[in-house]
Amino acid sequence: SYRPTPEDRFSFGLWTVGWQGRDPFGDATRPALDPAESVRRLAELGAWGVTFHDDDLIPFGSPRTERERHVRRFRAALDETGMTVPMATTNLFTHPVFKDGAFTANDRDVRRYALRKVMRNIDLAAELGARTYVAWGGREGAESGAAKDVRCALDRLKEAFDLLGEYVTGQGYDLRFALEPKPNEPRGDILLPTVGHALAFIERLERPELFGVNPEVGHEQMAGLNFPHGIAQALWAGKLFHIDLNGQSGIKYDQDLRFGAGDLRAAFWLVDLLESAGYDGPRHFDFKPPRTEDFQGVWASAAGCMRNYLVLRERAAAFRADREVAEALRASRLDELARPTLEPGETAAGLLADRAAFEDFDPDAAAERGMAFEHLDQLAMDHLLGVR
Ligand code: GLT
Ligand code: MN
Ligand code: MN
Ligand code: MN
Repeated sequence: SYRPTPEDRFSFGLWTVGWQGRDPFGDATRPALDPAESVRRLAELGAWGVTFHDDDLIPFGSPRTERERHVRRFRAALDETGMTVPMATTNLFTHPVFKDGAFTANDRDVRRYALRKVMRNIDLAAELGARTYVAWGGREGAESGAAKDVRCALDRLKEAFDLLGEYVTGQGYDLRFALEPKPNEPRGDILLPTVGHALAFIERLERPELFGVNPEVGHEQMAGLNFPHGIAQALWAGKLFHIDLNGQSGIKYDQDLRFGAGDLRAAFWLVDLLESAGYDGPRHFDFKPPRTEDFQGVWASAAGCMRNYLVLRERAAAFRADREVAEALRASRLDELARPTLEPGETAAGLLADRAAFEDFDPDAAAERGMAFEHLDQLAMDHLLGVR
């Protein structure tokens, strides 16, 4: 059956089901959701965890006593349902003070304020048991050339993450950071636009081991990139700390469709990859139930995210278990790709001495060999479509 259980480690942001449907052209189509209600409904649907921005839980600017009341209510819902908080993050984009960014705002006082806002919510995240702290720099960017000195901005971004790395280490928190790339929207161009940019940036930090990525399906697809390939590289680098699952149809505005909608084949290969690579982090949904939906539609959309993951997990497992697929993989020489190109201990001199590698190699004959990828892909398609 496709009934989600806590073992599936499905989690949702409070801001996903709680999205009121405000967009650049229209007002909210749904009333606000009480976070405690979201926790209960998501638990009933079979989710395991819930995540939040500081401002999702505690409205921006709440006085201290209000703040404590909101946290208490949330905690009570967690205790009552057994839901966990695997991840938390900071809203550094809604309030107009962040119109030119947070960690890379040209205004220095805004940068200092942003750091304090993050540190305060990191304390709460640690208190609630979160192990991952996401950083999406949606406003870190520009609309015009001279407005942002990108090399300076990257210095400021490094400064911010180095400080936060020092902070969690000093506090003894068991918390790692996951940077979330996005190419554009809400800024014309955002810093760290893709998984690749983020992976390269992390290596420049003082404590790179504390930093990984939180790739979102739609964000890479907005840049026309192959999401499973980006995830494979993040896994290869040991940097897939978290993931935002959703759906997107091609290069256009950030759709945040429910997982499985949009590019279904990419979703199939993604689930196949996560499951076969043994990714054991949260399966986190960052989607927006379309503004056409009432609350019934919201919960149907959330349930659909999990159902589609489970269906795809089953389809991918069937693909991998199929004997004809195993044969097709051999025919396409995937086993050969897994074999090192050099013999054990072989050096450049050894390769140069191997006449079979070059002098006696027949490139034309090798070029005649078909790769048999079409048959292999059709088998995958048949499994995905449920006809095999
Ligand atoms: C915002 C963004 C998401 C990020 C969230 C984390 S906030 O909704 O569009 O992709 O994951 O800050
Ligand atoms: Mn996201
Ligand atoms: Mn998105
Ligand atoms: Mn989003």
